[in-house]
Amino acid sequence: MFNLILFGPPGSGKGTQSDKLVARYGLIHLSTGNLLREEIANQTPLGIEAKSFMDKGRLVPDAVVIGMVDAYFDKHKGARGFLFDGFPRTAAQAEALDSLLAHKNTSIAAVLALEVTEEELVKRLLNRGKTSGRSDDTNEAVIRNRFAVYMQETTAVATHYKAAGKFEAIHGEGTVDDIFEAICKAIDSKMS
Ligand code: B4P
Repeated sequence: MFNLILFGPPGSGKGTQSDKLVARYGLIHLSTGNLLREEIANQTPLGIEAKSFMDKGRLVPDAVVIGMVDAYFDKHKGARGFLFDGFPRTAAQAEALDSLLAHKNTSIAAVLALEVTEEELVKRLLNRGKTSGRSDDTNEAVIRNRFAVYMQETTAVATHYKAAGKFEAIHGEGTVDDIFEAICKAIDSKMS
């Protein structure tokens, strides 16, 4: 199996690039953001709980997210690999992922981190908010809170995978296609 984490702050292009990457490499796309939005759309108890956190720009509790990821693994038993998008977002989630993968006798091959300045991120998210209908993209204070949460809780994930020698930064500004090529180059060098 080849398992990849696409990492970066809110709006750095993880979702955009993931769609192209799964098409090229045949990996299963696991976006916790998409899974949570599906639960919200279906008005499940999990979705109703998650919405109250997401609307404030906060993270959904670890136990909820990890349980959801575990269930997703069970649905994709024959996968040749996973692309993790927006997960893990806390040190506890990173540890849970490592042990879920260890049970499958596999591990994370690489963590590719999209680097984008905060001003560019705010611009992209407010712009997406005009058409996405996402309540966490329309209010600048909520967007800034998402960055604060990223600094407080999610940078620990980078530290975790840097210590394991698996972390690589990718310049995340420029055209979607140029960034895609830079990511593919990094993946191809890990696969060979
Ligand atoms: P996510 O759904 O993961 O998404 P995101 O961080 O908002 O955006 P992403 O980086 O995927 O950006 P995109 O490609 O769309 O998270 C949403 C919320 O869910 C979190 O705040 C949290 O509350 C909750 N959540 C999710 N996972 C969780 C977890 N594991 N634990 C706890 N809570 C969790 O790009 C953004 C915009 O930029 C788009 O409009 C795109 O068109 C544009 N764009 C992309 N690339 C561009 C480029 N190169 N140039 C210009 N614009 C570009």
